[in-house]
Amino acid sequence: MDILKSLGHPEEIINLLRFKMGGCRAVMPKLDYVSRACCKCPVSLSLFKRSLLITPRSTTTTGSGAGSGATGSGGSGCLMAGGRFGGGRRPLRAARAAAAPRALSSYRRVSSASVCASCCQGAMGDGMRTCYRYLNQTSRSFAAVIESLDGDLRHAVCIFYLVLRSLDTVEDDMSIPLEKKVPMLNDFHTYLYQPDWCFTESQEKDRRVLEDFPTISLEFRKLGQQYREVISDICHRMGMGMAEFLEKKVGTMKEWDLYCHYVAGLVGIGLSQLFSASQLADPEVGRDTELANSMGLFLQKTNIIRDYLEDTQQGRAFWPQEAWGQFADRLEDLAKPEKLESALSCLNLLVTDALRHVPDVLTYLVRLRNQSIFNFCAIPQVMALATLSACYNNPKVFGGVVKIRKGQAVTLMMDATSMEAVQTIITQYSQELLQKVSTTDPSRAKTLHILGVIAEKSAPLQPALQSKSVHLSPMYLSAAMLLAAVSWQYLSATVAQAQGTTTTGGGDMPGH
Ligand code: D9A
Repeated sequence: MDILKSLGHPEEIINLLRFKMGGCRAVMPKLDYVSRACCKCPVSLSLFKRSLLITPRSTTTTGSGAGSGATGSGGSGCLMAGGRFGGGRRPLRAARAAAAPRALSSYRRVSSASVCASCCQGAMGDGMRTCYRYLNQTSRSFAAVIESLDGDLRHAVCIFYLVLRSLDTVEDDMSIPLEKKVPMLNDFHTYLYQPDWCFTESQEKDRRVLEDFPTISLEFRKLGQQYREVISDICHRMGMGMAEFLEKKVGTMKEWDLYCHYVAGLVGIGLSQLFSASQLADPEVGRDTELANSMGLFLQKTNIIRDYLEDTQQGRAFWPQEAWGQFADRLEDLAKPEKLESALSCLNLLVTDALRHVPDVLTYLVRLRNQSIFNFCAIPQVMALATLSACYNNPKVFGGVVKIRKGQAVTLMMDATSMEAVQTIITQYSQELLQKVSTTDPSRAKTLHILGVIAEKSAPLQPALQSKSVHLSPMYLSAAMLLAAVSWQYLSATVAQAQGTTTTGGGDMPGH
């Protein structure tokens, strides 16, 4: 039971409840700008209005959606509906409380004009609707954030995501022989312009995107040229990079960076170019490929670290030999109980290496001016940091799956909507990590150093946080909220009964 796991983290309980009662869109940061209203329907999608535009008053270069985009939500998928999040550790307090005052004073507040999912969807063609369905099927938790992107960026990112997912599915499919896979990866970008190209022999979970690739490529060809060029170029470079690494192992730390650059850094670079092409971000965001690369490297290294067991069990090796070679003869040996100390040293070394990217992540996020882009970029980064912190020095990495609590994930998703809040979150996880650094760890000095750099970079707002923190016992608050939760459930059930309807309390979409 997710609520029980969040006992001791009162702020998570209330967020979990919102999520359970209202679905993912109830906890998603709300983005309802005046100019975005694409239909006259006054129905609000969200239970909670949280509409702040992160545009400093003085800035003129933003364009907040420019009234063009069809918005609203498609598909049936839902944030974490599949339970990919949950488990894990530690609290996250007062992030929002600390962020609110500054956000209110320095950013322009925009009055709300809600957007209706059903009527806006009517304006969308069947092909695009199918694409959003695939998006929801492949990445439940991520789809909602992509769907909130402003203007035509939304379709471009949706298509980019599906094309990347297709490429990834080819790379992952162990049933395709190398001599067939290598040319497929190298040529993948050309399939975007071949209306009939599809692949029906995959055994992978996401094979649907390859089987129905014509639907995706047709929508790709309908995108503006500025978007098509970026997507096709990234596909080309990524496919070549994947092919290069099919035939070699990740050896040195440098090769680890290179592999992660191909499969994730290029995604960050491509997305940044899409943001700039949409004019919702400064040209600088698209030009600074170093920072964009770091956005991808931080996410991908975290995934690789977390997925040690799953990957080695399936015969894949993404941990760099330069790291594990210091502690074991074979990568799989790290999972042996007698090797635990070595395994943890190796793990902590890699976590420390991943943390190197956090300062770049902060610099990147500071440059974003559009709220929908900010949320889209910030949420995965704070989730990754929470995951990394849960993995650090944790033997479970070698014996199971380390996941963050669902309540923690929901809370992060709701909170990571302003630079101030993100800095607060990062500070809190750095402190959590700091407490876990062991005196005997070989990477200790490096870890402490990078944590210091991170703390300094995310420092400016922290005094405000301290004075705002609530001094009530977490257990006491949790108990009170649990009581409120039970009463709430009871009341809704009673009301539903009285009205002759049934409530499940766990639906995807709020009453619509
Ligand atoms: C992303 Cl278009 C990803 N990857 C992610 C998700 O975030 C990045 C794949 C395709 C796209 C985007 C992402 C988001 C926002 C800004 C970015 C960015 O750069 C500026 O990419 C760097 O993980 C996959 C790669 C890391 C390989 C790039 C977030 C995501 N999360 C999963 C959760 C999980 O644990 O994997 O997909 C999910 O929600 O299912």
